[in-house]
Amino acid sequence: MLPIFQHAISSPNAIAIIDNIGAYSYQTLLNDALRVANFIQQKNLYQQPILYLFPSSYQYVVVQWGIWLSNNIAVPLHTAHTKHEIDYYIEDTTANLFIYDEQLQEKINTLEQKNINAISLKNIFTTQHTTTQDNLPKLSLEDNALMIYTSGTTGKPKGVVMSHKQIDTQIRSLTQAWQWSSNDRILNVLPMHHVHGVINITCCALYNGALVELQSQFNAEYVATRMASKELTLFMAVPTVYQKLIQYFEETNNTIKLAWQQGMQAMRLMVSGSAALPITVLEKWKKISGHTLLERYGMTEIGMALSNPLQGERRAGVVGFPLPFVAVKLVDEKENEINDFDTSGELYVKGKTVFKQYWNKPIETANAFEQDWFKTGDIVEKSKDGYFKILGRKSSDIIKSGGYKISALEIENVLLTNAAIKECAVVALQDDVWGEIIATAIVGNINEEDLKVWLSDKLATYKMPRKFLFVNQLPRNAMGKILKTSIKECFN
Ligand code: MCA
Ligand code: AMP
Repeated sequence: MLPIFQHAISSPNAIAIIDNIGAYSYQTLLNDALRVANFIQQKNLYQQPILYLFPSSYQYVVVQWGIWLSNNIAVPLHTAHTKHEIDYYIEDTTANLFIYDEQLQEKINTLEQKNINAISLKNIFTTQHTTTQDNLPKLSLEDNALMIYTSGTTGKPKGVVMSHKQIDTQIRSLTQAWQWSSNDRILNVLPMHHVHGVINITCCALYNGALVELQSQFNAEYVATRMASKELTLFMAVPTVYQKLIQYFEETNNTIKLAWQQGMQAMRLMVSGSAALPITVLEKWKKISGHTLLERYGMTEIGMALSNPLQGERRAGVVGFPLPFVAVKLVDEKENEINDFDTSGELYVKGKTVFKQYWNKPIETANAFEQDWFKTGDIVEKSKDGYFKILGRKSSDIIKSGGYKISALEIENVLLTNAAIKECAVVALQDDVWGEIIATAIVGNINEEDLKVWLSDKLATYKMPRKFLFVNQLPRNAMGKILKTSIKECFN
C-alpha cells in the first residue's frame, strides 16, 4: 500500500478531512475511495488519465484516492475552467473517464466532447458498494500518479506527469523541512488542480495523519474565524491571500481583530509561496499575526525546491535554501555552472522530486532538461551565506497573477480565434494585490464589453485580461517583433 494511505490502517478513526458538509475519518475516506477504485477497475482502465472535476472538498480526495487505488492517473480540473478549456483537457489527455460532482451536471452537459464516459460520484456510489481491495491491481511507486496542467512559453497547457515516487519524495521533503506531524491541523483555501493545494497542503496532511479542512473558496472572514478558533496549527497560501487577509483585518472591528490575533498566536507556522512575497506584505502580516511568513519557492514540474528555514533566520525577499532531496545549480547563458556568490543565473533542479515528462510531448520534455537537470526558466542569485533570491523569469510571456501561472501566448491564441481581432499582445502589469494583472492591446473591430462576453466561456476567470487597450497598430522593432515593454508603458 502507498505510504499516503498508511493512516487509514494505523489510525482509522482519526478525522482526516472536514469540509462544508461534514467530518470524515481516515477509514471512511479509504472505504469511499475503494468504492471508486472498484468502479474504475470494472472499466478495465490501467495507468490511464482520469479527469475529475470537484471543488476543494472531501469528494475531491475520495476520487483522487480512488483513481490511485485503481492504479490510474489523477487529472484534477477546476470549477472555474470553461467548457472550452475542459474540451481541450479531454482531447489532450485522450482520457476515457471523467468523474464529476453532481452539482456541476450543467457544466458537463455543455461539453462538446462526447467520446468520454462522464459519471457523477453520486452515481458511482449508487451502483458501487464494494470496498474490497482483492481485485485491485498492485501499485508501484514508479507508476504514474498525477497529471497537473501548467502553462508554458509555448502553445497550450502541458500535462506535468508525476509518479507516486515523485509525490512521495515531495511530501517527505516538506514533512522533514516543516516538521509535519499528526498533531497538525491545516485550513486549505487554495484550488486543488495545482501543487500548492493538492500536494503541499492536502497530501502532506493526509500522509502525516493530520487533519485538513477543505474550503471550496477563499473567504477572508471565514479564515479569520477558523484562525480565531485556536484549532489550526498551520496555514499555507499565495501572497494574494495574505494581501486580502491584511485588507480584511484593516477593515474589521476590534473584537474580531483581537480573537483572530489570539488564535494566530496558537499556530506554529504560516507559509507563503507560488509567487514573490512583497516585503511590505511580510512586514504587515508580522505586525498583525506575530508570524514571520516562511517563504518558499516551487514549480509544478519540480514540487518545492527552496525554502526559508523552520528554525533559523527567515529572510525577507529571499526563498532560503535547497529542500531535502533537491539538488540545485545556477548556470549562465552558455549553460556553464556559476559558482560565484551574488551572481545571477538560471536555476536548474535535479532530484527525485522532479516530474517524469509532459504528457505526450517528448520534444517539449527533452527541451526542458539539460541531461537530468530541469531548467526552471527562473533567474536567481545565491548569497555568500547560501540564501537564494528569485530575481525574475527568463520569459516575460509567463504571468503570475493571484499565484496562478498564466501564459500570455495561450491568451493571445484564444483572442486571435475571434474574427474581429487582427492582432493582439498580452502583457503583465504590476499590481499590489494580484502580483501581476493581465492586460491586452488589441488591433481589431471589437469593443471591451463584447470582447469580455465573448471570452467568458473560453477562459477561466483567473486567466481573464483585466485591462484592455484598443489601438490601430502594435509597436514593433525593425525586425517586426512586437515590443511588449512599450505596450506595458502605454497602460501606465
Ligand atoms: C480574480 N479576480 C481577479 C483575478 N482573479 N482580478 C485580477 N487578477 C486576477 N488574477 C477578480 C474576479 O473577477 C472578481 O472580480 C474578484 O477578483 C474576486 O474573484 P474570486 O475568484 O472570487 O477571487 P478570490 O476567491 O478572492 O481568489 C483569490 C485567490 C485565487 C484565492 C488568491 O486567485 C487563488 O486561489 N489563487 C491561488 C492559485 C494557486 O493555488 N496557485 C498555485 C499554483 P469581481 O469582484 O469584480 O467579480 S502551484 C505553484 O505556483 C507552484 C507549484 C508553487 O510554488 O506553489
Ligand atoms: P507554476 O508553474 O504554477 O508551478 O509556477 C511556478 C513559478 O512560480 C516558478 O517558476 C516561479 O516563477 C514562481 N514562484 C513560485 N514560488 C515563488 C516565490 N516564492 N517567489 C517568486 N516566484 C515564485
